[in-house]
Amino acid sequence: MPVTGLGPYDDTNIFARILRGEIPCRKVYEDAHVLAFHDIAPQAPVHVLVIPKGRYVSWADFSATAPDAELGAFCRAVGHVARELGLESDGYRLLANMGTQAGQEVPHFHMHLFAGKPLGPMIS
Ligand code: IU
Repeated sequence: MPVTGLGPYDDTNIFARILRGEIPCRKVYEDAHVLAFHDIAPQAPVHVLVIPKGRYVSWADFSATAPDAELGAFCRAVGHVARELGLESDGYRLLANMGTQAGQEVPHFHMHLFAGKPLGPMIS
């Protein structure tokens, strides 16, 4: 069920539970501000989710309210993950669903990283 991407933050959402270690994930990368892990239902040969550790419900929330240090750390981490996975030569796609019409399902901001095949048109 799509979510609005607007507050308040729900501490029971699945990514909050992953961050607390209550649910396992296939971790790709972690630092003080960011966690990256493989999507449980991959839509491409490589499908990684990169999430901030802070409590942000969506891109709208994260981009408007996160401190610069967290915004910077997040951007650096996304690039680092793509580089470490060897995705730069063939390319990759970043996507963040914000709110209902975009089909955001999990109310904790996340960036999708897709790669590993030609990805086709951007909007279906
Ligand atoms: P969306 O942008 O909110 O639609 O993406 C949510 C993603 O979270 C989606 O690709 C799911 O497959 C993924 N996911 C996950 O990796 N692990 C989970 O336990 C659940 C969803 I629930």
